[in-house]
Amino acid sequence: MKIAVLGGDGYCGWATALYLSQKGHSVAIVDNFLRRLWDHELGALTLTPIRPLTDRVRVWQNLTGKTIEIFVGDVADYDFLTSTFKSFEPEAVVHFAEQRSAPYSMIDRKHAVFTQVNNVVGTLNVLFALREFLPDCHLIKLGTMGEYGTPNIDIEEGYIAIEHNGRKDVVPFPKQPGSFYHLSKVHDSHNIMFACKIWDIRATDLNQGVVYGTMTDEVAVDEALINRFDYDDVFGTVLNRFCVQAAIGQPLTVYGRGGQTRGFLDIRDTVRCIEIACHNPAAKGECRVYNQFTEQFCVMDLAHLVEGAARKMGVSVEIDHIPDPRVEAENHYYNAKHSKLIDLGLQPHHLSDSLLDSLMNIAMKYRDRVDASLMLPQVNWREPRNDRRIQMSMPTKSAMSEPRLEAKARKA
Ligand code: NAD
Ligand code: USQ
Repeated sequence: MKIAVLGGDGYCGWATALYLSQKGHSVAIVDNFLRRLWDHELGALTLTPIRPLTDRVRVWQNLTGKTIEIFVGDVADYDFLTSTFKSFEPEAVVHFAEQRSAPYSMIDRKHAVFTQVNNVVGTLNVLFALREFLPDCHLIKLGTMGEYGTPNIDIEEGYIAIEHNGRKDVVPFPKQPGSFYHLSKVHDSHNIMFACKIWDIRATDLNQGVVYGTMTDEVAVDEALINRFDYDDVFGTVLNRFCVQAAIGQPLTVYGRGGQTRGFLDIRDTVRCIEIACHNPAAKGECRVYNQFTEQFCVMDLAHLVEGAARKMGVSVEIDHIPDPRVEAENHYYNAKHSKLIDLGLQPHHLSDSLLDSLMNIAMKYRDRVDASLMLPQVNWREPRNDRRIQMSMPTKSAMSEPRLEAKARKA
């Protein structure tokens, strides 16, 4: 298949692009390198020394003889996106290209607005471009389990059958997200569902849990292909942070009581889920929702697992409880369904088998690169303000490029 991976320079996107390329698909990466810019803004670096995209792709090509096309530009820029789609003509578009950090979206007003404009406008552009130029193309969009929040009932896969005042219907599962980032995904989901209904677009919305791990078979081929491993307070996810904290002898930063439960999956399962979605496209007009995670853990479970893995490497670990900078339930019911991808052939990896190889070993190997000042959370849900005080000009203007061009044309 011809598959465009939007956000292919990022963590999930890079692993996915290589995996699909290795499987013989014709792959194009679309990215504007915003993620690398955010590292500059935050004064953070991935633990692993990732190479520039052109270098990585050249190494991949030299090692495997497989080419990956690169399109550099902003998905929120409609002219760029449509010219990319017209040139590459994908049969499937895998859309990872969004701002994905909850804390980043909660820094202040500017970061909240940027996150929602970048994510919602980007996805709207993808929907309009598919309608206009690629009506049969299958959109595989990354959503998040955090769209549902932590309700006191079982979480279904996208839709719930309800009976109300004696009448029955199947409706989208209620959404109670916990950050402006997670809210942007809810807005995306609604826009995708609506576009499928009115334009017969085919879409799969993958509500993914927290992804962990660095190594996939393809990334492991050469050090030059290594993937991102974020551990800072803004982009670092909880397991990555705990492993890095253990590796440098700092206490694990459990927020509050640590009863927050989330769905998790290995990056090797992420890439397989995308392949499964590509091979089993949604029907025209169908908006499918799959919950994409394999195991659920609470934060304290993770802290104890990391403690145990570190002990096996001769490293002792201290666990700290610090005030939760987020507004979230610290102890709650959580039971989310996740059988649809398994029914289609997903064979999950388990955290207990990969914690050492794909996380602790990487944390130990690169621990000299760690900046210990990035461990304590600086973003607080209750008090939005930019403590780092770096002012970035956000490239959201491109979302407006069409009206401006039209105005220019009228003037001329
Ligand atoms: P990432 O930040 O590592 O990668 C995202 C990539 O998209 C980056 O390379 C960035 O430069 C690019 N990008 C962002 N906005 C863009 C734009 N407007 N135009 C072009 N490129 C743009 O993120 P990730 O961890 O790989 O996550 C990928 C997707 O999966 C996101 O949509 C995220 O919400 C979702 N997701 C991630 C996780 C996780 O644990 N990492 C879990 C659930 C869902
Ligand atoms: N947490 C700690 N200590 C830390 C960091 C986090 O206790 O040092 C806690 C958080 O308070 C939260 C949980 O761990 O309760 C998960 O936080 P996280 O930063 O690992 O993940 P989250 O903010 O939920 O976001 C990540 C990805 C996002 C994706 C989401 C999937 O960054 O792109 O959408 O996971 S989900 O959680 O299912 O919504």
